[in-house]
Amino acid sequence: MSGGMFAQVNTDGTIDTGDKFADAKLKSDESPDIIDKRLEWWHDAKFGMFIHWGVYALYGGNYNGHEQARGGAEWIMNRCKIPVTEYQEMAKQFNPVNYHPDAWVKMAKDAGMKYIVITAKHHDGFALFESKASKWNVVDATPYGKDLLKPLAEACKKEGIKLGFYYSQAQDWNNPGGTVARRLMREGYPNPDSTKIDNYTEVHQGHWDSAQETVPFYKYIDEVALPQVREILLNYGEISVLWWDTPDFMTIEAAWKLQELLKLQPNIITNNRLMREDFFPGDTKTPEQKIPDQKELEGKNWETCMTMNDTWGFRYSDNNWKSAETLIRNLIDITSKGGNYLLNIGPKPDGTFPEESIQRLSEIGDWIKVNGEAIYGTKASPLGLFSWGRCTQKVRNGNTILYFSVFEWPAKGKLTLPKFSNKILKSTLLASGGKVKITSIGENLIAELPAIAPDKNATVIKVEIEGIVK
Ligand code: JFZ
Repeated sequence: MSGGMFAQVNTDGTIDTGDKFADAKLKSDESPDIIDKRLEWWHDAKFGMFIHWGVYALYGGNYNGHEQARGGAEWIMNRCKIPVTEYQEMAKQFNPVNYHPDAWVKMAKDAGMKYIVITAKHHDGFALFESKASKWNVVDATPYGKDLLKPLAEACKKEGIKLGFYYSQAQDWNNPGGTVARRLMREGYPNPDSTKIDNYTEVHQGHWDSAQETVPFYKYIDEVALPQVREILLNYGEISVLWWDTPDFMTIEAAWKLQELLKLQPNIITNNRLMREDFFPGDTKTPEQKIPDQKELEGKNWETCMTMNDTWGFRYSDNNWKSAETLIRNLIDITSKGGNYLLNIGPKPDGTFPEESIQRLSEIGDWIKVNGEAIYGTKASPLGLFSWGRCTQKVRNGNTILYFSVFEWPAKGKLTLPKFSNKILKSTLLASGGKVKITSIGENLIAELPAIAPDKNATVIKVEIEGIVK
């Protein structure tokens, strides 16, 4: 079958329609109620772990002594224009003998994360699972020789952590026929042949190696992407999330077929990166490396994905780690706006997490063990944003619990709360249960707090009030 019988997005962004699928894709047979129900656990969960792992971890952002000039280290093959055979040769060193998925899942769980999304296949096309559709997978191409996702799925199941797969559906730099988002040679390293290479990629839709173009895109979709997505949806038990990425050059035909496969996991949640979002919206929006302001995605299902340093895949030289305090406050900020936080780990080639990541996970876990009530199962702030911190809420039996997370502790322990007129039933410090006196002085509600912040990351004041905040 050729790609021509379905509508297609042209490279200039226009669309050839005029066939039934161009309209069909806009329809969903699901009612909003069913979608909400499916997303219930995900909304309550708030916090997940993203994992970017593959052959690129061996390079760790360095190619033959050249530090990759731009982008995440998982992009090294493209940015540095590593030839296909050479990159595949590297897989012969992929032997993560210290991979202990039980330990990974335990770290995620102890950090308060409720789900894990791992790169089953990133843009380098390397499958972390056993695959009949391509030899470019961990079982056939590495000395390790074992499926990496199987034991992870088992560990997740045992610990009650939901598992999702990231799958780069269009972009694939190793399986022939996959697409490439074109990058200039200088984004890798100053190669003396840059001009020649850039000219080549310009007329080859970003491809830099002729081995990448031996078959057409639709054949890659039919013979690699579709069978592999079937494999990951059928062989690992319940899969809760399918995280598509970089829809560049996707055809409606390919997107349609991939989306159909999701029926193999009826409760699966998908993001908006399968194809043009107006065609295939998916369930969730995916702001990347940024937290939207409150109005931007209000009422939508959204998840901010973010790195702890500046790379998704492991990079030796990246020491720009965010503090645990920043990460904790990001989680609170996101929750106060109704979103989820998918925080990334880039494991090392031996299968362990970077020490810096482990440290941060453990500090986040310390905070969340005490304050998780202010995060899980909450809804966005009914009081907007304010300068000293954030608010989340729960409505129970017609009454409301407000959780104020204080980032900037007030001088003299007197904190002015954002205005609400409901009667206050009870107010305490979440961590200690100690009473917090709130008095209304003129227009203002003033909470009387200890002089020094009990928790420098964020101290939560739990305020139970009558009715709901208007
Ligand atoms: C993609 C990947 O290319 C990257 O390697 C990583 O996996 C990340 C999570 O996703 O990068 C993107 C995708 C989308 C945007 C930016 C980077 N975007 O929409 O701005």
